[in-house]
Amino acid sequence: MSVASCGSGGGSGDGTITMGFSQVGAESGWRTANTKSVQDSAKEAGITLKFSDAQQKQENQIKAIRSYIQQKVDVIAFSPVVESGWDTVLKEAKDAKIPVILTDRSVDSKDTSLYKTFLGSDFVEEGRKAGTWLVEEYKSATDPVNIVELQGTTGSAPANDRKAGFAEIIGADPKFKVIASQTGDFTRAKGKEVMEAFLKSNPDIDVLYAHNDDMGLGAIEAIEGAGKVPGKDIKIITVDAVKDGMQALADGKINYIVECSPLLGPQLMDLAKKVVKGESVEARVVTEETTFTQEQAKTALPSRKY
Ligand code: GYE
Repeated sequence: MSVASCGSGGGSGDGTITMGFSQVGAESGWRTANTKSVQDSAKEAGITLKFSDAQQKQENQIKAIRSYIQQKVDVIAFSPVVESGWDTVLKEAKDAKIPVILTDRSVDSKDTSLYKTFLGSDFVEEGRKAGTWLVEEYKSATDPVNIVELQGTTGSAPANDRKAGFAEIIGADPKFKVIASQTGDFTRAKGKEVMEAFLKSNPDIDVLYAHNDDMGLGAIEAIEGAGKVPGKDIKIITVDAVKDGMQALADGKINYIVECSPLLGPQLMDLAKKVVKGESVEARVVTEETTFTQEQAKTALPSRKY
C-alpha cells in the first residue's frame, strides 16, 4: 500500500480529517448496511475515508491498521473480527499518537488506554432478550425444550456475548436444553450447512437460536429442505432485523428478532471529530435497539432502511 500524506499530525494536512477504517468483511446483510452507513456518513461529515475489507481475517485487519499508521491517518476506526490479540498493534497506534475508535465489536485488551471509545451494541443484552422471549413463549410447557444454536464467528464479541446472555436467561429453567451449538460464521451458506447437520443428528428440534438473521435464513432453507415448517415445527429466534430477516419474520418463518442496528456511521463520525480535536468522549457508547414480533415486523417493514 502506498504512503501518501503530508503536513504535521498526518492526514491531508489541510484540516480535513482522514480516517482509516478496517471492516470485518461482507459476511452478512448487517455488514453491508454497516459499511454503507460508514461510507455515507464519512462523506456527509467531510471526512476522508480509507476503507479496507478484512474478509473475516484478523491478520488482514492488523495489516490494514499498520498501513494506516504508516500513512499517518488522523484516526483509526475498526470493527475487530475477534476479541483477542490486539494489544501489540493497538500499542503501535498509541505510540504513533493516532487515536483508535472501536466500532461495532469490542476487544478484550486489559489496557483500555489503547482505544478512546467503543461504539456499538450491548450483545449480552441482545442474547438476554432472545432468551426472555423464549422463556415467555414456553412458560406453560412441561416437556423439555430442545434448542439448537447457530453461533456467530468463533471468538467474536457478538458470538461470545449473544451466547452468554441467552444462556444466562434460559439457564434458570432446566427444561431448556441446548442440544447442539456450532458456528455458522454469520453467513447464510454456513447457517444452512450447519443446520442440515443439526437436523440429521437431532430428530427432535423445537427451537433454533441463530446469532444473526443471515444464518437463520440459511437454516430456513435447510429446515424446508428437510420437509419441516420453519416458524411452526421449529421456532426461530435471530438477531439483527435486516430487511430479509424482517420479511421472513412477517411471513411467519422466523418467530422473533432482536434488533442490532448497523447504522453506526453518524455517531462514529461525531466521535472521530471529537477525538481528533483532543476532546474527551464517553468510554462506551451503546446503540439503542428494540425487538420485533411477527406483527411488529409487518408494521415496520415498509419503512425499514436496511
Ligand atoms: O450481528 C452480524 C454480523 O458484529 C453486530 O456481525 C455485528 C454482527 C452482526 O455479521 O450479522
